[in-house]
Amino acid sequence: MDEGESSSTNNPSRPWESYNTVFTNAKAGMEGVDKEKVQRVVYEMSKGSKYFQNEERKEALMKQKIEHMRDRCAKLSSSDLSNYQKVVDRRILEVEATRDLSRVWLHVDMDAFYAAVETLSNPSLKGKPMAVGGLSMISTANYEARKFGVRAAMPGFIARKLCPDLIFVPVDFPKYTHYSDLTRKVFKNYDPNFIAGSLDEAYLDITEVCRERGLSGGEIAEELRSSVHSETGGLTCSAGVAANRLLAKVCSDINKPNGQFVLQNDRSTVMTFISSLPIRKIGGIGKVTEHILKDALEIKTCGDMVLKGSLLYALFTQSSADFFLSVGLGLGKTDTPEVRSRKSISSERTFAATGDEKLLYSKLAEIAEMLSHDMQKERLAARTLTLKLKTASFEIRSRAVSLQRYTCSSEDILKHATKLLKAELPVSIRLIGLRMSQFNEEARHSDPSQGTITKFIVQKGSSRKNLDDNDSSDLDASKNCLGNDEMLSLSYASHETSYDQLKDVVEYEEQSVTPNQECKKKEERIQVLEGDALLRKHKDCKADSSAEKTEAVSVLPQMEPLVWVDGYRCNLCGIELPPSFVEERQEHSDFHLAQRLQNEESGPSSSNTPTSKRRSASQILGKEKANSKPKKQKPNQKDGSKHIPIHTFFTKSNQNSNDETQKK
Ligand code: DCP
Ligand code: MG
Repeated sequence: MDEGESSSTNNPSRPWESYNTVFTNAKAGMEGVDKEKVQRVVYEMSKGSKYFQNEERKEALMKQKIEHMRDRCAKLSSSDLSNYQKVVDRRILEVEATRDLSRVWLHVDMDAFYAAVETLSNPSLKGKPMAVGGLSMISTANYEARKFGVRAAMPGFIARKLCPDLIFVPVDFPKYTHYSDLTRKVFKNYDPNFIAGSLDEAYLDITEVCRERGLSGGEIAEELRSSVHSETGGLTCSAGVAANRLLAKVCSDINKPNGQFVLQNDRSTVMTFISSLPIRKIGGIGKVTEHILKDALEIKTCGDMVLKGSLLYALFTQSSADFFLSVGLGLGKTDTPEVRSRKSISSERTFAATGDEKLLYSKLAEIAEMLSHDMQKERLAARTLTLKLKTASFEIRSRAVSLQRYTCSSEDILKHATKLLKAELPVSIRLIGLRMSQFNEEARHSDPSQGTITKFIVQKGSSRKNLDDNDSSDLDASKNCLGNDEMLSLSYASHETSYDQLKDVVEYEEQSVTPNQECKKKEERIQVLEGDALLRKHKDCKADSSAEKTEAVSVLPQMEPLVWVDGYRCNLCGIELPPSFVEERQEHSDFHLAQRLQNEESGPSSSNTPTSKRRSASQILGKEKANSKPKKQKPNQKDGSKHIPIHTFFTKSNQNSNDETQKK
């Protein structure tokens, strides 16, 4: 097991040593990699880009948070700590009472999935370092390439620098979906209600099958892996078996590739295992949390989370501290999530950053059209429209408006979306998304006139409220029995940045309703973070229980918006992340964004889903060429794949600087 990222050093002659990005994180198969070399190459090759600037900004914020946390920590008196220790002791008793060792969960994850599929169809790739993707970004690399530090989400041009012999194979989503379906056919035999994560992973509750067949979890895992191998004609996977999903996921990574690890269902085995586990191994603990915990509180292992529980409860919100404590105790979800109903529908597009307003409006029109199409297909009508923008410098903005009536018409959507966009211009944008929520549950597609006041919601603020009242608001400071200052929490810290998290909410009456009354501006806190609070328990759910499943299985994840199901589980890959982990969620959502980009790079053939009308980024870029400035196309690309220009990811900071003017 790797130790995760080392703490930042600040040696000015070796600046790359403190440059930790997702590209420098170890994945399975990267144990012997020369990390410093990888860091240096990544640093040198991304230096000066917007991505780099954004990383630097994030790094600076993280350092501030660490300092802030240290200060707070230093101010805690021993009597504070002993009081918090009492809270910890009480919480331990409470959560221990919920420990469920009666279930057997299996997490299965395909090995180097896309790369393995490609090797299956072209055996000459076997044993050679290869990556799936193009020069802008790669989706994954086989284990041979990983030895050079090449990994998923890394731009291909950096990967090639690390491994000059690297072979690139373009992404072929339909192929991966096909193989994913084959694996799921196998999973169904062991748990018909398995939870599908991304295309290559799933959680299975194998309690019943173990009991019925008198087999152990390990035996079932062996059998399942061998069935996957034969059903797919040669793909391997790895599995983890444990008492809950959190542990099972950690376990499936231990003996990758083509291996498995079984953690016995008894408390002392679980505690021994978890106590020495590096915190970064836990799904949900990303770079920021890891650094704060390590650098400010010297918490390196999950066991430390229990040992230093008083600090955690003193310095974090209760929900964060509860999460840490439960991780430290090896607790995790053991239930099969209930069926959820859709609370919103959205469509978004990523493209090479542009400030060309004509182009932006035309993209907006396409997205409105796609969204309307999807809504009509699902017979949905809604009245809250949210516009999401990602600027060239990776700032996320969300703006929302509540319409007078429920609608699914592209004209309505576009009319209001245009107003929202107009208010933001000029700005250089790399992503536009539109989301419709607040469905008319009773009479879909009916058109009831609503109240007169139309809210215009613009986010930006330092505290938040869930859109959905039924969602538990973990961030609600008033519920925090410790009365923690939100300043201290991870969740608050993220509000300090205007990038990806700052939200403002004001309301005004729509002109057409109450002319010239643009105001009554009133602050309202609404959480419109991507996907948050978009799903909730649907008490009188009419959909049958297969509804969500079907969605999870049949819809390509890269086409779906990221939604935190039940407020904590990513609908795209199953990772569980509490709402207060705002930065980790952002990191995670960026990961899926990267996936989506890569998929779009693979061209129109990749869309065989209900959203198949959506055009690939390459297509859109092609159209842009016709409509606007011509873009240079690299002739005779070595890898032969279509790719989004590198500046989609790496726009040099000295370019487009005028485009970035942000309207305040
Ligand atoms: N993927 C992607 N972009 C990423 C990460 C992954 O498109 N940033 C895709 C390609 C992977 C697939 O998702 O093949 C599964 O992701 P995993 O993290 O499971 O990675 P692999 O299956 O490739 O490797 P392994 O699970 O063996 O580590
Ligand atoms: Mg995998």
